[in-house]
Amino acid sequence: MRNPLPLNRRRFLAGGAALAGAAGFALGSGRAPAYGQPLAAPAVPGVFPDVELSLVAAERPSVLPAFAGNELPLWTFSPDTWLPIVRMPYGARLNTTIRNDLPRAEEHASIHWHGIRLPNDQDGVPYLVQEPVFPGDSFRYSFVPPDTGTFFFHTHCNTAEHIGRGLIGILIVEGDTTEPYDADEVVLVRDWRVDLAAGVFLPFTTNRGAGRAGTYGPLRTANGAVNPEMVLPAVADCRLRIINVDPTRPIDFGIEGAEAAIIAIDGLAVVPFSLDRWIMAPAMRIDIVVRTPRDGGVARLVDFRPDDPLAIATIRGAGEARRTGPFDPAPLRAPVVPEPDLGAAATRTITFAASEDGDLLPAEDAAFGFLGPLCLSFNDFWTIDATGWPAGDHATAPPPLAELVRGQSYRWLLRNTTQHLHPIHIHGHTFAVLRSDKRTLLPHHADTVLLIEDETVEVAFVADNPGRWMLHCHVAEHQETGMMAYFTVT
Ligand SMILES: [Cu+2]
Repeated sequence: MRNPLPLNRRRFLAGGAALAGAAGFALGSGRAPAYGQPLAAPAVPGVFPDVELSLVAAERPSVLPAFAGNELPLWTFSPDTWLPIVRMPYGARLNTTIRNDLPRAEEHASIHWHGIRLPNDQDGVPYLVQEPVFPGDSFRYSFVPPDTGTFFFHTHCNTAEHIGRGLIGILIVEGDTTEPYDADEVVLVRDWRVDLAAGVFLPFTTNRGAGRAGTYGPLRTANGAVNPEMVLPAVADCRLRIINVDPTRPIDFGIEGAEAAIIAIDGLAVVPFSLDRWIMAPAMRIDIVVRTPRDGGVARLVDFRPDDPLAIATIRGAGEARRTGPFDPAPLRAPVVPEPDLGAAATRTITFAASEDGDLLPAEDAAFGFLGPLCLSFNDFWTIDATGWPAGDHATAPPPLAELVRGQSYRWLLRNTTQHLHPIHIHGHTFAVLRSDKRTLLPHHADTVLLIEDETVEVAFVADNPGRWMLHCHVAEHQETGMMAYFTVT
């Protein structure tokens, strides 16, 4: 197997050194940043009227461009678009009403706002922080997002099927720019589990996939189309918000035919550094700035992970050149995230492993179907610290993985003992990704961190948000077959 993460070491060190200066990480590398401009001062939230958002989760048969004329029974949040993109100003309150009109009895649908450091009762995890929202019921969320950036939202039960059917939305909190870019576009990368010849969805989950790398979709898309052409201003600095919301598949993201820089990871600004390759597992986002080709020229967004690299989308420059001079993309404004006190932090290793059942590796391709009342299948293939979610019966929540003290710093060594990739997501907190025992990592802030095979990654954060918070793999089938836990902050 090829190296899953062919990092450009020089560039990563450069980016890391730049962030060290900006955000206070200790790196020990004095190399210069890839570009000239450091992060700007943090954004100041403005005073804006509330943003009202009405979502209705329902089945809506749809023909996306990728579906070759087939109409498929998508589940979506809006009658107006299969992919709601909510843009709101920094400082505004977001009021959301979700009504559940899903067509299946007992199929509940609360909303998790991925990456938003919000009050615990807004986090959308059924049973843990709120009652499930059953068909016919509604629920109202109201919070002020504390960070600018690129986020998304989804339900938090039966996730492989819900996301598999399309139930996803994008939340963009604006106000992080220091000067205007020439465009600002979302590139949502995901597969679809469809058999286009038959015009039907394939099973969203399989035992075989759940016990291994996950069940991949054969139809690969960006913004609902196969390798769409995005027409952008020519020779311009265009912001692209790259979001991997696939339930399963990691991509090794890069660009061919244009210069580009990463300006944010998981929505949070980093000092701009050259985009070479960036591995993005499910739920991970990067914001990039691309210097687009001249009028008529093309560049390609590429997944380098397959043996034959795959074009995700094509960029075509159009019109008069907007920029002159060398590429030196404007930085975003620095995030405001509490910095952990590493000297005082309590340190703990948390181990992500295959269970004894997982070691047996089921061979059948069958769907695992029904999820119990705590939103899991009755298969337990994966564990966190030797415990699969849930411990014991499926009717009550297990004890917390950890009980944290509010305001205390924590340093967690996230250890993957398996031969599969696990993007680990922590709710309610943004953490610092400090180092890996296998790769040269750019220190950065994140809400989801990838663990590659046999890798340990060190993260640290301040437990400043009281409540009960999930910690889980964002490969939906792994989450749903054991690789999930929660911790408390009191
Ligand atoms: Cu996983």
